[in-house]
Amino acid sequence: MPAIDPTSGTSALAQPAAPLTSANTSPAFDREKVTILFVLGGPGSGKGTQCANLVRDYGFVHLSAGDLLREEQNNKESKYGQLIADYIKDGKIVPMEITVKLLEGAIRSKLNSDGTGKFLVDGFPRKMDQAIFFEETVCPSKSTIFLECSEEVMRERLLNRGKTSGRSDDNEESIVKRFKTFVETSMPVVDHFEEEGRVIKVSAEDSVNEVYENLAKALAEKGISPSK
Ligand code: UP5
Ligand code: MG
Repeated sequence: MPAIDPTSGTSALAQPAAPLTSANTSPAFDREKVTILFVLGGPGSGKGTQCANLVRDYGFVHLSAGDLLREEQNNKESKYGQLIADYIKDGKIVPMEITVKLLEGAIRSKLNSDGTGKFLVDGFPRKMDQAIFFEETVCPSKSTIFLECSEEVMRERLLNRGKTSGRSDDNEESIVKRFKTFVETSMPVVDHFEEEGRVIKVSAEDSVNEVYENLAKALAEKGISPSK
């Protein structure tokens, strides 16, 4: 893998942001002003779908780490395009320096003029070191929404979506790899936040509307209510 220098080049990754080491640094954003909810769940559990509902009703800004990476992959000026494409097709986790820079830049660009903002960070953090690094250098999260779903249901949804999505990873071979990465690398992040009592867990097996009803109830229990 080439050495990563996210501060060079002409893509979004060239924006100045947090330093790349977490030692002796404070988060770039104030948790009193910026609310971050992580949204985790296996591939196809419905993260993007439920985030769209939350944007509509709760006034969150939705930032999908996967979407930001795919955008960067398609940016002809980015020197990470091929690297990102290879990692995504293989269901592997892109080096966090890239993803964290993209997320930080996106948060910065979507803040209100008074520096406040409410963000759903979808599909991130997928690895323990990413969770720690993001909370130390960007912003501590308020909670993590976890959409719990069986592989059987997720596989069916992804293969179905694959008929039209054009996503390089919506095929049987990549799906198997994505599931493996999720179980081995990303579930420990959910378990860690759960031990800290910071997880809002919702079953994601039922219809979109039923999942959303349960999610809204679980959020209400944590004092998070619709804005309109
Ligand atoms: N659908 C959704 N909910 C349904 C329901 N309740 N009932 C029936 N159908 C439902 O939904 C998937 C499909 O299911 C859709 O067709 C939807 O209509 C239907 P979606 O809402 O898109 O699910 P989501 O959980 O968002 O699935 P996604 O495929 O986006 O999850 P992944 O986590 O795999 O994908 P992501 O884009 O986050 O990441 C892709 C890759 O990017 C990773 O594998 C990795 O290589 C890389 N990546 C990183 O390296 N680092 C990161 O931080 C993030 C990503
Ligand atoms: Mg998604």
